[in-house]
Order: sequence, then structure tokens, then C-alpha cells
Amino acid sequence: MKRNIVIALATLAFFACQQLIKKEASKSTAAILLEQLNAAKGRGTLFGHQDDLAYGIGWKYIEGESDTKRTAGDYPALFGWELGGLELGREVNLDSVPFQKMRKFAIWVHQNGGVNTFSWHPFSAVNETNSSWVTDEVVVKHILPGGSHHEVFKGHLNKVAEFFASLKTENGAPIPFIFRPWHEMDGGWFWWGSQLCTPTELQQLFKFTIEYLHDKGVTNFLTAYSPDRNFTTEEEYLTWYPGDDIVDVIGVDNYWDLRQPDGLESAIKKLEIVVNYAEKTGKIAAFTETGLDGITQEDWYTGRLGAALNASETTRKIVYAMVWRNHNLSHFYVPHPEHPAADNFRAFVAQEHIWLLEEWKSFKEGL
Ligand code: BMA
Repeated sequence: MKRNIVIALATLAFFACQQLIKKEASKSTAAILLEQLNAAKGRGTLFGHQDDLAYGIGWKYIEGESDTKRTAGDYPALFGWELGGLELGREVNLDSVPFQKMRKFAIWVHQNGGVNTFSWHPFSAVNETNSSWVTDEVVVKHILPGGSHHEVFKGHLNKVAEFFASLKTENGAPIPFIFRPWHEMDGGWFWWGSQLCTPTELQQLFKFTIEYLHDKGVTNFLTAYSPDRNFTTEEEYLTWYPGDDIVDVIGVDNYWDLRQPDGLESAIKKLEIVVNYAEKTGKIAAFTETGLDGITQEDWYTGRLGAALNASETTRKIVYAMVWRNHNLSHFYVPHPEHPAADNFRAFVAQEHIWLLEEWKSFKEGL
């Protein structure tokens, strides 16, 4: 009798184990990425840079190059890429990065342990000559289901879906990434911004975008919500929020507060609102875009960004912080090695809680 019970229990344990193994095996790499980022919460913040591998100050498309690496000795842990122009079938994005190269960079990033995030500044589906920054014409209402340009917009999304579907390793495994559409909607500078659509319309657009990609079979990604700095309460922060079922990364873009002489407190408060909401909903929080163009304040990295990220136990739960691109000497966010802010940048990334690629990789190995 006893023996039978032991055999029955062992059999049960065996099947439970099999189920667990199966479940682990079927877990998407995006789900794994989410777990890893979640584990980083409170331990470290991944440093991110837009277009880091594509070009920098004085160079373009040199294999292995990176301004972050040139100045600080290692690549960023997170890499931002921009899709604007893809929706029109162009071969290069609005900052002249060929999508063929972007695909290769993104795959390299994944294979080398980094994280990819994509922004999208699409042209208007109502008038395809109008960039994201043309704000003299209503667009969102017309591209929603039932709108006059909904079909054109679906064509734009098809292009995005095709590109995302092509992000695969040699074995055909889809690589995970973070998608961050319709950002800074609380500002007035994009056609999906607060001057030209209502919160409900934006939420519908956001939801439609994500669900459409899912329906097209593009599912291996996390979705980030990132309004700009125009909020002082959680309720205001959530004005444009499309829902907990749509969003994985609770983000904020904020350049403004960190360039005001007395803006640090505001920036910290906003990061805390973001983290508190992420904590409440079991999601992760991120400083999705920031930076000081030209880094005109030498100690901006430790005195501003570092100070904000390290302000409290709450802000230390920000899992990544990304600065914008290094276009040229009049538009850049990571200092080149001889720049007056270079030492300070090195001091910033040397802080224990700020992670470049190698630190992120060794953290993951310890999980
Ligand atoms: C802006 C600037 C532009 C660029 C756009 C999209 O912040 O960097 O030069 O075209 O982002 O990447």
C-alpha cells in the first residue's frame, strides 16, 4: 500500500515537472525579458542610447562602434531604434538609418545580451507628406476604425508588422523588444498630441495598434506607455493610458525638468508617480527618454540624471533610462571622449546601480 502511494506521488511529481518544463520552454522571449527587467528592479538601471550602433559624432556605420563605448568603455545595455518612414515603404528611416542595417543591429543586440526598444514617428495616413510634427490637421479621428483613412493606416501598420516579424535569429526564433508608440501624447508637437485628439481617441489608437500587431502574429514584444512631463498626479499621468491589459512598461519622457535649474524635484516626483503605478500593477517602470542636448552642463549626468535615478528607494526601481541620439556636434546626448562632460559621464556609468551591457549581462547570469 505504502509502496503504491510512493509510486503514485512520484508519478505525479514527474508529470508536474514535465508540465513545468513545457511551460518554461513555451515561454516567449518577451516574457523572459520582462522577468529579467523585473528582477533588475531596485538593483540597477540599464543605461540606454538611441541609434548607438548606427552612428555617432564623426562616424557612421563602422562595425563595433558606439559613442557610449568610446567614452565609457562599454556598450549601453539598452538600444533605441526609430521606425519613422517604414510605414511609407521607405528603405531608410527619417534619420537616414537603413532598415536593413537596423534589423542587423537589433539582432546583434539581442545575441549580445542587450535590450532593444523601438519608437515610431510615423507620417500621417491622412496626408503622407506630413511628418509626425505637422500639427495643422486632425489625423487620429480619421485613422481609427470607421474613419476615412483607416485602411491607409492599416497599410502603415502592415509595414511595421512585417518589419517586426523579420526580427529573427538565424534559427528563425523571434527576438524580443519593447515597442513604444504614440509617446509624448500629452504634448502638442505630434499629430497624435493633446491639441489634435482626445484621450479616448488616443487610447483607441493605442489599443488598436497593439491588437492589430498581435492579430498579425507579432506578439513577442512588450509595450511601453510614455507621456511627456505634463502631469503632477497619478490621475493626470493616466489621462492617456490605454489600459493595464495593453501596457507592460510604465514610462515617462522628460527632458524639460532636467534642464531647468530648479527642475530636479519635479523630475523625481514624476519618476516616483511612474514607479508607484508600476508597483501597484505589477509592471516595470522606465525613464523612456531623457537627455540634455549638447550636454551644456558638465555635471548633468551625475548631478541631474544620476541624482534623479538615485533620489530614493522608489526612483531606484526605474529599470532603464534612455538618452537620445548622437546626430552630430550640434545634436547629441552622449558625450564624445574629449567632451567637457565626458569625465562626468564616465563617473555616472561607473555608479554601481547604473548598468552598461557587461553589467546587465553578468546580472542576468546570476539570476
Ligand atoms: C528628434 C530629433 C530629430 C529626429 C527625431 C526622430 O528628437 O532627434 O532629429 O529626426 O527625434 O528620431
